[in-house]
Amino acid sequence: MIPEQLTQGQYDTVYNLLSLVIAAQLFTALFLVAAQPRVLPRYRQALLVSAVVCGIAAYHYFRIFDSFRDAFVTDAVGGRGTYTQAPGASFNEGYRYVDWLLTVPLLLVELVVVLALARKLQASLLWRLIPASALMIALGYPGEVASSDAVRHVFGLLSTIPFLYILYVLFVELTKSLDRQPPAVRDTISKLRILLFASWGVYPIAYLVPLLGFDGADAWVGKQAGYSIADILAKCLYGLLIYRIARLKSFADDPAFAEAEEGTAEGHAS
Ligand code: RET
Repeated sequence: MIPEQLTQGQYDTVYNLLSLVIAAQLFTALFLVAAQPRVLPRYRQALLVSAVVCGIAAYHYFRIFDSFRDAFVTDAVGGRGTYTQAPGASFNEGYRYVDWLLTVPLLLVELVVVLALARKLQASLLWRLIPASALMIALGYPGEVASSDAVRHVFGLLSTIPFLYILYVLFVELTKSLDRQPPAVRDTISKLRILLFASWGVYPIAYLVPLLGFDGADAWVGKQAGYSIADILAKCLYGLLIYRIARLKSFADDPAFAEAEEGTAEGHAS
């Protein structure tokens, strides 16, 4: 439930976090586009998809930011006051869900592309993962906007079923793929696996915060903070790790590419 009132501290916390997420998404997207020539052509699509994910998120965070500013107002002078819900406007929790509906499948595509698995395996993985991710998000939304705790519990639990299925498929496949990767890349893929589980795990925890008995406004702020930080980890940091994997794989696949890069580095040094 959206709180009736926010203290100045609560308002500032959400405001500043939303601003941080916009900056992180926007500039990670720019970096990933600019970094294209630094990897072999076969890995460029993964970087591009990652940049698109961050770009879509930046767009949604602009909308979330505006919605937040419209939804809460104060008449205190000098910005030290209490914020109340504005008449005629309300904070739209739906932007996050439409964002995830687009970005979660793309994050999965990114992963499958960068691992450069066999075509058939790629297709079979995506056929299982993408419908499951859409189901997870579609089932989470009614719980997110429900005014009753019971409904939040029920949809939260239903959404957890496809969530656990996705984690299971990814865990099994990522573990299998590790043996087939060049040694230099294995370590980074293990890190990616940890990041994926740690960051995706934050979303259901943030969803649960309002059910854990915190005061209404604190719980809501905690939830916004959880989703915002998780979005930085699951999109930006994840994109940067994908870039690292793509670069290490480029070196491993083509020694000439590595040498050409060294040449450039020397060129710059002299
Ligand atoms: C919900 C509802 C409660 C139960 C579960 C959820 C999981 C959400 C997840 C979202 C991941 C989003 C990502 C976005 C990045 O772009 C819907 C909160 C399990 C896992 C990775």
